[in-house]
Amino acid sequence: VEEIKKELIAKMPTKVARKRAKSILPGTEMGEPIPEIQSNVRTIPGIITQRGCTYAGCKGVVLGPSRDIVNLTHGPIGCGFYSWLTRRNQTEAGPDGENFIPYSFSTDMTEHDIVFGGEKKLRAAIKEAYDTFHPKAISIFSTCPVGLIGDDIHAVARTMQEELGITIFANSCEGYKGVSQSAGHHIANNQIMKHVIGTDDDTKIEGKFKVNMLGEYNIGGDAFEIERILEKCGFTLVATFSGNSTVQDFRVAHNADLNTVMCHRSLNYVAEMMETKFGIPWIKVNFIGAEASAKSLRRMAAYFEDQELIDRVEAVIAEELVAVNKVVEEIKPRTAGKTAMLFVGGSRAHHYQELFKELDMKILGAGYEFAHRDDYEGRHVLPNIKVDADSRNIEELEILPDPERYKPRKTEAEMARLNEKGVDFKGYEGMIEGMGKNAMVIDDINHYETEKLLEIYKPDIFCAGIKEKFIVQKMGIPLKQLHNYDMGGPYAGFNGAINWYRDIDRMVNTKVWALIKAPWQSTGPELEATYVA
Ligand code: CFM
Ligand code: HCA
Repeated sequence: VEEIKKELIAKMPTKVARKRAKSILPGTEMGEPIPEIQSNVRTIPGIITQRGCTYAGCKGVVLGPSRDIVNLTHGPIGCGFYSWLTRRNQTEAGPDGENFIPYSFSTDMTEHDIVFGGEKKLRAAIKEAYDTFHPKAISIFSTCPVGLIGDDIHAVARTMQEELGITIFANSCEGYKGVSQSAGHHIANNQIMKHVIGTDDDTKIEGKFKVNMLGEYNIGGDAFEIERILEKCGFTLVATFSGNSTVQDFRVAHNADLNTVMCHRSLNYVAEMMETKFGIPWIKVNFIGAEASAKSLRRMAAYFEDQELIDRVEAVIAEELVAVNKVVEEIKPRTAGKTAMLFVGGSRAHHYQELFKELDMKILGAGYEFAHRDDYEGRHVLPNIKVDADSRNIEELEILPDPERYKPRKTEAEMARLNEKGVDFKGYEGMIEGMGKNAMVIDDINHYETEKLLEIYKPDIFCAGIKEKFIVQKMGIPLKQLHNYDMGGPYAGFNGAINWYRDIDRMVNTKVWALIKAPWQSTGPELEATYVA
């Protein structure tokens, strides 16, 4: 790994190489000390990163998947257009038929608004959306120019909320506000905490084992499969943040007795704030991978300490694994020993390693685009993370126990006892541990490094996003999009695992990539020439 790392940075200017070196390191064996990785810092200007912007993280990622909030982009039309349905988060319209996901709401800011201010246009857009759809809530998202000209979107939200009598809140998530989409997650977490979560105390939520699912966005129908499994086990899912969700789900989410966290990076803030404010503990779960799903269900059942639930969960796991094992045994002989690399987002580059391992495939390297050190090294490093000016730029809400509604779900002693039984509260071990010292870990990988890695490792499959897809495939290597799953999915849960095994089998065993040659790689006479001085 050290040799390859040298090769990766060899052609970079000294200062750039020195900085990139801190974001590239080998994985570790289980139990070994984990070295510090540089992450959540600015991308070096001029480098082609795969990251997105703060607006993308706030509007596109966290709030976008909620179906009955009108998510209104205040900005030039491109921002709304490029965040329109590209993430493949699915939903089903509820009994009221409301589903705004297919729409793209934008104020369509132009030069005129930049010069004279855009608040008037924003007010008009809110009014128009209200008159047309009568939504329960409207959420406003600012884009880069809004921050530059200083439109007060929060004041507009307040006055329009008074005028229209529905929930209206705003997110100052200008694209440049943070170093990546990660800042946008934090901003969205803050605003849903302030304006939506726990705003309905009148609706009673029935159910013995009430849970929320945090950081699950129903890409390719993942949340549908998780909902199916939870229901079969006997859990009551109060709210998912935010796949297949409604604003009403968020309002009553404080009724849950356990918060489960799928994507730690994007929703850990709400998990922490809900624990402080309402006394709801949280655990990390992972429904990517059949084994991981089973483990997560067992932990959730253990938390409730109810024998009937524990037995039912075991029965569901046993039943579901029959089909899973049948497919895995059929496919494994064809995938065993094949190699994969995953560079994506802030959680999937870790979660999807489980599914590859179930196929007996080897991970040569992995990395996140925008995760923080805790997602790599584990949450125990949190107290040691330096807070730089870029992170300080994002508001840190001061949350206190709610005077009326704070109700610790477990006593300290119960929590400690459960902890010993493997219910690891607030625990996330991160990606690096157990990846093995022969694997590369790279944060915010850039285009140049990606090409280099492909030349050196020639993996059987590369997992990333749309920006990488066709470049990688032109190099003769199949690319699986781990953001939108290409046209596939769900990949979560047990049925999802089966879908994954079949898709990956097809991708790593097809001969098509070895058959294609670019015209200049073939020896056709028309393109062959020798330079003669
Ligand atoms: Fe969490 Fe996500 Fe991801 Fe993410 Fe994203 Fe995404 Fe992703 Mo694309 S919330 S960190 S900001 S799991 S949109 S659903 S696929 S980069 S790995
Ligand atoms: C985002 C969204 C994205 C982009 C995917 C990609 C997604 O970061 O704004 O680069 O292919 O999942 O849609 O992560």
